[in-house]
Amino acid sequence: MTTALITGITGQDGAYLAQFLLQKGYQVAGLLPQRSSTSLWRLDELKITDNIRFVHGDMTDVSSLIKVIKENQPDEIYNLAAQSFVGASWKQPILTSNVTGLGVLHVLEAARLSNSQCKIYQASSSEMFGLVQQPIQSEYTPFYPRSPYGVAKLFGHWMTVNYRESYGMFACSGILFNHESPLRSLHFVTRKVTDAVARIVCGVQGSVRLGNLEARRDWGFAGDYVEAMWLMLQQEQPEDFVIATGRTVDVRYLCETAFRYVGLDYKDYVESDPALFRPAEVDVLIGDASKAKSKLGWEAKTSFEEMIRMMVETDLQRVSKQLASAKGTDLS
Ligand code: NDP
Ligand code: GDR
Repeated sequence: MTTALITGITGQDGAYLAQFLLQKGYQVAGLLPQRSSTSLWRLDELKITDNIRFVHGDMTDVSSLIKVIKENQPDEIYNLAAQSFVGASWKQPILTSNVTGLGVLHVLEAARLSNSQCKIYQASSSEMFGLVQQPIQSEYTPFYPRSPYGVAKLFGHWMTVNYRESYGMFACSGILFNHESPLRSLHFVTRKVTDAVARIVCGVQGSVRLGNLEARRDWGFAGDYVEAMWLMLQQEQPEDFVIATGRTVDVRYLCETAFRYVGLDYKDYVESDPALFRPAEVDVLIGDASKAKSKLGWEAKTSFEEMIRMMVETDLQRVSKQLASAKGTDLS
């Protein structure tokens, strides 16, 4: 049986990837950092918590990673763990660099020092393009990160390339553009908006304050994107791939779409607050995933509108359930 080790198993992508690999018959080990309490809500929602072998370790502690690799002998490592919120990376640049940047080197070194022959997937990001140097970004576009997070990701990206070239390791970097889902954390703008829509409809929130409404992103569905991670590790040769939809829309259109779904006009509920603007913004991202299409046979399946509908519906169910249980109503 093929064994995969997923770092970041409790995050959005970790949960969808674990579900995907379990369906393929993999044994899945998930790295859990030591926390006073661990949140398994995503794995619980997908009903896969009991199918995962949890192993303890932290991205900032290379000895724990060596131990985990030696004890579990994974065939594939999906390195998804990160401090992944761009906004927080200005407030915690050193933590972000340690986890999101140096942490990647720890995984690569741990695999090398353990003499592991495993294949490694590194979760690189479109944030590395930052102040974009080409109107549409592909594997050949020069990088110009705009946040401590983007800089840390770039370090991890080049280390992955370097370990592949220096030691012949099967290490791939997936340069993924934004991808969202009902399992997205509330920090991120899509889920912040769909959660607000649900709360406004249920009468527990009046409005929502956002930052820059003009920022444009190439937003896809996380459930589609985890398949691309797996496909990269099934290739004959390790290579890097851009994964994107090829369509860009702005935060304003996100609001319009989410509020329209419940018959409301976003202009009545959304405020743009300059205090929520970032010190340096990534104005626009749009990816060219034609290499992934031709070599991996991968392309995005879910439209932006379908994904936002899915997120609004799930948040409406969640908020209604919370309200019902607060009132002591039995919904079952
Ligand atoms: P999440 O923020 O949802 O998940 C991050 C995961 O990393 C969590 O499981 C978290 O655990 C874990 N983690 C954080 N710090 C540590 C640590 N010190 N040691 C071990 N684990 C740690 O991210 P996503 O699932 O959205 O993204 C997955 C990866 O893909 C990330 O690397 C992200 O930067 C990258 N990426 C994401 C994109 C997206 O649009 N979603 C696009 C491009 C790249 P805990 O919750 O316990 O802190
Ligand atoms: P991003 O996602 O920074 O692209 O990183 P996020 O959803 O945080 O921001 C997208 C854009 O929306 C603007 N914005 C707001 N953002 C947030 N979070 N909250 C707001 O209130 C708000 N108002 C406007 C932002 O300024 C930005 O322009 C995500 C993460 O998943 C990274 O880990 C990943 O690498 C990249 O996507 C690709």
